[in-house]
Amino acid sequence: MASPSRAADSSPATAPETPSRPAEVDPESTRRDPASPDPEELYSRAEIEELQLTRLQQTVRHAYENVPAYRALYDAHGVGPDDLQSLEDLAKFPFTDKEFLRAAYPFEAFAVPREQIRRLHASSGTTGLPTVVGYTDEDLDTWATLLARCLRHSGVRPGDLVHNAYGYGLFTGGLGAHYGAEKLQTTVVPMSGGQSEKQVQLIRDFRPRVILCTPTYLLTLADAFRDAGIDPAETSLEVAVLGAEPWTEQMREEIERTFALRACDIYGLSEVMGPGVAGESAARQDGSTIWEDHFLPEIIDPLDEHPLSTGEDGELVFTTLTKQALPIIRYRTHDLTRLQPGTDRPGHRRMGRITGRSDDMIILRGVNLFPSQIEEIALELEALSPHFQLRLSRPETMDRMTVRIERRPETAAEAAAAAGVELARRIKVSVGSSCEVCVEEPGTLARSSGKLRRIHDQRPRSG
Ligand code: DLL
Repeated sequence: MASPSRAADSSPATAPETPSRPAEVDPESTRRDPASPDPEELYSRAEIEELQLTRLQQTVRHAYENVPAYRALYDAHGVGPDDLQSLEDLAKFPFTDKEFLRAAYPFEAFAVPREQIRRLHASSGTTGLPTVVGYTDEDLDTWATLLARCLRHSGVRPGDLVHNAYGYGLFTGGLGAHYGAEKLQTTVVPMSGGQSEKQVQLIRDFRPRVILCTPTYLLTLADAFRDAGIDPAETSLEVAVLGAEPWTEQMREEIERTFALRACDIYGLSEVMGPGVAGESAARQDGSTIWEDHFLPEIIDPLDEHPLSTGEDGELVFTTLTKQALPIIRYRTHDLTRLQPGTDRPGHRRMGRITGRSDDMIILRGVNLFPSQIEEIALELEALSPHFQLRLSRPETMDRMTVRIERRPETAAEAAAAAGVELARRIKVSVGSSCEVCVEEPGTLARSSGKLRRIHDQRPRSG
């Protein structure tokens, strides 16, 4: 059934009111010193939970009253906004997922008239329709504030020169990071991804202190610096804020050593906002802090959907608490990680590294594995580079995985071949599955210009 467009809807679009904040906090955040933490960053756990309940009630009511798909979903489950008396009550509400948003393509999931949407982004989606996301003026302001918060937390300072190599366009990375960096009062170079030689030239000439990009693109840039005869460790870069794809602690060490800088994680997804949902402290480098004044995280068992406790591994689920254009409630991200108590922002929990996405899990002859496990093992072997691909094939009846990995340029081919044999052995021991390892010459494998596709599945489709 086609639902009426939001603009023509008879019910007025009531965006959540500006949520109440504890009285002692100055609400005029725009006039604050950009170098200091936002007051909400310093809230205690009890203050955060109090704020979350108010905002959650407003969000669920807003979605129910203004998005027919939410109303239909909740009516079918016999729940409604009045059922939310505590944070625990959220568990009564059904989950949503990408399909829920796709069914609302392009604008039916918006809770405000289209004219109040100031910007659209979309996630590419490997198959089918893109997922369209929208932002009101206030949503854009919140996004920039949270992105600025992440950057500050990761060691970026007002006045820094910031080279932004996240892709600009429909992807949320480029523009999301851009406005956050401006909000923090840095100088932004809107470079976008690709054109690595040009990137090298601008980094050499402008001397940015900060780079924003995906971890695999920073590796691409390391090669480009070497090609230009420049040691990546000699650049002006001191801080990298990296995200948009899974990366391991071993990759962090590799990047920090190569560029002689400090690398921090930034997490987000377009449906929930874009980059800036969580960001990592430069002082601790102990996982990204989720900004719980705006997002309520849960961890569930991806198979039976049961809630899991802090510290347990499972799938991350998000509810937005302040979004006006596109309220998101109990959204299954498919990202696998765990929640941990807050550290230097004690009121806000942290997330562990994303080990993978449940839809990126390789099932190889009954054994489950993720590319991040291979990354971790491969980077322990000095002869091998961080450039690898996983190729899945089924030559006869059995699945086969081939790890194609480049040797490091400074390693002799024989030593690298021996490391390849050792890699296959270690994968067998730690993952439990045998695979073939092909050690390739430096520069053979495709390089990243943004999110890198590690898995190349050539198995015939079943069914
Ligand atoms: O990748 C937003 C983003 C841009 C985040 C720039 C960080 C930096 P999407 O294209 O919607 O949005 O993809 C979201 O990317 O569900 C994760 O699977 C993955 N992802 C994002 N950040 C991280 C991270 C952006 N820090 C999907 N670590 C998410 C691991 C990440 N995976």
